[in-house]
Amino acid sequence: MFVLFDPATRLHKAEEFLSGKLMPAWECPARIDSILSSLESTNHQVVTIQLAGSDESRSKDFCDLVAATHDASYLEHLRTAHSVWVAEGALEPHGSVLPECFPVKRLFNSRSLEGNLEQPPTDIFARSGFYAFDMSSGIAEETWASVMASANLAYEGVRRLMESGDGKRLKSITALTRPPGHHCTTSMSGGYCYVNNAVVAVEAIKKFAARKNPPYKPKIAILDIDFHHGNGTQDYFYSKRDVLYVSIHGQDEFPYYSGSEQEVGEGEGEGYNLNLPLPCGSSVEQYLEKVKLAVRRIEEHRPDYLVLSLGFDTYMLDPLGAFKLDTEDYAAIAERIRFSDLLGQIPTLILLEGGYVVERLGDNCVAFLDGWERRLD
Ligand code: OKP
Ligand code: ZN
Repeated sequence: MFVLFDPATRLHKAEEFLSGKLMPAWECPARIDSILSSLESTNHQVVTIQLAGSDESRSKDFCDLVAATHDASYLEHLRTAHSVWVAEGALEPHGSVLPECFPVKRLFNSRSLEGNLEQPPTDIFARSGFYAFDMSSGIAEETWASVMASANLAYEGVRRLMESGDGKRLKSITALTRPPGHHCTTSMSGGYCYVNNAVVAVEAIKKFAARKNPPYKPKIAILDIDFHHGNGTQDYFYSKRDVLYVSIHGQDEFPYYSGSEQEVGEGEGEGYNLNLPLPCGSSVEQYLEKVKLAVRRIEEHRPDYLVLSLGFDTYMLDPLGAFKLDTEDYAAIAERIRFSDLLGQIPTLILLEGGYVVERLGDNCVAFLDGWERRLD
């Protein structure tokens, strides 16, 4: 397996507000080091991409995709908030921009005032709450560089997957995306996510497919197996039927307001969203039951491409998860997905989402990739 890595994904280092304390975010640079270190003694091949750290170096195609999938004023906020706060004396250079006031709907019982909550405020403190839905997604000095590098890896993954094309055996590619992406929306960060890498990947697939000769409209499935529900990804595709979103996640856990089985999509997209929540404390046997259902629904969809949002916070010791998976279970899960005749064949982009036991993250990731490839050759 080719594993795409960009050193700029290691730069982002923020603080989060958790359990009444400001602390270094669980989502930290050492996560990537753990994965790289475990990959060293394997046959998987790390491909280093070093082009995305600076604003000038990014490709037009990539920038257009980010701009097409996220609000311009939100992106501007992500890019500038840290330096604006520092320049105004509101933050120390090593600090993280975190919100303190959110524009929540129930603030007004008067319907006529609801519009007040929709305009981006000019006050810098107010803006930080306008563009975020929680306090886990601090904006630090180099956040923007990592966010761009991360999304660019998703884009590069797609580019390579689709170039490998015709005739040749289509392969899977992993992108070591950090920060993760599945929680943020088009205009709000949250859950350590700033730009939705899965959304960028899906739109990149569509863009490249439209350019092929002959052009075509691909069907795509997203399988999200991070412990947390990918609210941002679900939301983006909720009313579209060409993109199926399937998620297995902890029931009633963060992000709390989404992820129920009743959320099936809307309009044209009705029936193209499948949530498979599992109670906390679930075992690998219970987990594999849900994988079976997920695979079955994806097979029905007959996608041309699969995007896998892969998190390892389902691991038994994870501080933010509550399932009981062990390292070898990741190989079993990967094999179960690949065992399907269809999913064993289709080009797949694997994106890293969560996983916070740094000491085990690398080995868990390698177990998954080994299991995935066992079915390939
Ligand atoms: C991001 B990803 C629980 C606080 C949860 C945010 C968790 C973000 C997880 N009390 N804080 O899906 O791995
Ligand atoms: Zn997670």
